[in-house]
Amino acid sequence: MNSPQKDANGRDYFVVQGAGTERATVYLQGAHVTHWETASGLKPIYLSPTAVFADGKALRGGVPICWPQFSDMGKYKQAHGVARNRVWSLIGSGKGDALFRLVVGPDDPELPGIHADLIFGLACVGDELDLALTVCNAGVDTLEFTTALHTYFSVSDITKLQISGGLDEARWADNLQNRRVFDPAPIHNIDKEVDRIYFDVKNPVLLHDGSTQISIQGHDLPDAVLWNPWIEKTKKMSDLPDDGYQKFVCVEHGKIQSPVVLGPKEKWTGRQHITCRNL
Ligand code: TA6
Repeated sequence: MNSPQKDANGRDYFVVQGAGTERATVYLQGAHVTHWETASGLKPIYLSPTAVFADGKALRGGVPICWPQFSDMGKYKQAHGVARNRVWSLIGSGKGDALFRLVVGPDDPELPGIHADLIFGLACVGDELDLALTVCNAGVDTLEFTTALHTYFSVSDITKLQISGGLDEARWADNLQNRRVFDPAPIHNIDKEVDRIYFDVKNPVLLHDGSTQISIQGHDLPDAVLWNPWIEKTKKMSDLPDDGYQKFVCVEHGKIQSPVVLGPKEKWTGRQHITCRNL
């Protein structure tokens, strides 16, 4: 097994090298995917050029792991939970894959009542990336959580991005209107702030950016969030340049509408599978 490396600031990261030129970079803090390059040389993941690499702070961009709650949808204090801020361990790696582990509890002041064993697995092969979060309830009580893989996708120009596929047929809640729920209403372009939770998304979400198509499919992560902060909210985010909103869209598969409920020793896995190709 290869070892993690240190960046110029002494922060640990691991490069998952595929059989060809495909590769992904994962920082141990948060098991946070920061880069992915496909075998065709495409770089579909967005990382803010002003992301802050610091202890206990989640990176802006890449793939933050939201656990044990998505946003404020749970009983914990920290929005999107603590997993994205904690330091994970590398526990295995092979050609094109790696496994990271985080154990929380049983006496964690930020997570009262939780004792859990988390594994994050990444596999990159050719033009495909598979991200899998497994949670095992290591405690004696029932464990309940919401979660999401909060993936930031690079786009060359948000106003030219075309969205199709799975979101078209799904009911959704608008985070900008107190989570009011709407019937399916296709959204094919983004021209303002968007923050929506789509429920029970069956088919892949497709992003068309010029000649590039990104296909994103959840497995046992039935919900999907579509997020772009647009102009005003971006100005309030110190770790995103003012024009940063033009360069990404988040498509975040999660288990949000209803929580995962695990009895003692029970296990759950949710995955986001991404394919990126030139058409
Ligand atoms: O997933 C969308 C969202 O919950 C938005 O409401 C927005 O605030 C975003 O995540 C980013 O959250 P963060 O805590 O990373 O600033």
